[in-house]
Amino acid sequence: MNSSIMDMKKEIEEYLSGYFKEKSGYDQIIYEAMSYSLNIGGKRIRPLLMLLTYSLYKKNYRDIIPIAAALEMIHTYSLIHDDLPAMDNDDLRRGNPTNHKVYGEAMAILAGDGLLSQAMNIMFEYAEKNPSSIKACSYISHMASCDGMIGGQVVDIISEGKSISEQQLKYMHSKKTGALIKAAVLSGAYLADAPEEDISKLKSYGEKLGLTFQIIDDILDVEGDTKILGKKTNSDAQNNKTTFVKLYGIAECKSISLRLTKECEDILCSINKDTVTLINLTKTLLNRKN
Ligand code: GRG
Repeated sequence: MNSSIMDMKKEIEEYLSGYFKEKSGYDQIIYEAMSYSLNIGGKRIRPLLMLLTYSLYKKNYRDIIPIAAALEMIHTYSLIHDDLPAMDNDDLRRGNPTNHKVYGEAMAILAGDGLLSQAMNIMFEYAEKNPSSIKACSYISHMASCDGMIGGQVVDIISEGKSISEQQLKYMHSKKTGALIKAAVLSGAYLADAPEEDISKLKSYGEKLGLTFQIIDDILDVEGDTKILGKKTNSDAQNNKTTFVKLYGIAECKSISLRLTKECEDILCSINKDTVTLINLTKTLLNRKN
């Protein structure tokens, strides 16, 4: 990652690590549980995509860090819940024990709920002060709901142990993983009041990037190293899931992700703005090892 991306990441992390610091009371444990998963690692791809897209049009990305942090809270909540025994039953996340392994199942459920609610609080408070942000906040909320991420998770759960079609697999991932990635890009564009012509290009970029991200996630589940990945490998096979690797094979998945990354780059090049940093991040994601 280049230095401007590293700086942005650092600022996002400072905001997140300071967020629950002042909290105290008989319920303090919930703030500890939320902070634990929020601050034990993570690539921060979604907030970075939001800030970089916003930066194509506006100078001060710091203005929207609260919304970027809210999106990361929603993503972190989904990881906590996804790791629960009732879902994927994982012990390791972001290189550390999963939330329920540290705080117990009941508290992990509440930590996920708490992060989702806190994200909504942040967005409502921000929108109250900045009414033009309503479109972006509402879009993020929709993409986190059954119209997006939860809907995808539902298809994932009801498909376990069954063989599903390519169409169903794409539908599932466009919602489960793709929705928040598209939300990151488009909310950055909405917050910056980007022109309509660019919005439609960025929508297509976000969709292709989300699909690439998932295909690489499936490859890493097979070829990755647990130490670098920070989570268990071969989880898809153990949970009897249909994946892109199962459908196309590793070699074809690699060539599809290469082609999709090139298409993402072409879209970004067709936007009449300085998209170099966003292109670099997109290429970094293609070669990621975690
Ligand atoms: C509401 C009970 C209940 C459960 C919700 C919504 C949900 C469970 C799960 C969402 C689905 C999910 C976890 C999708 C995974 C998407 C994905 C590829 C995650 C990994 O993202 P990275 O690689 O992770 O960006 P880091 O740790 O780097 O942030």
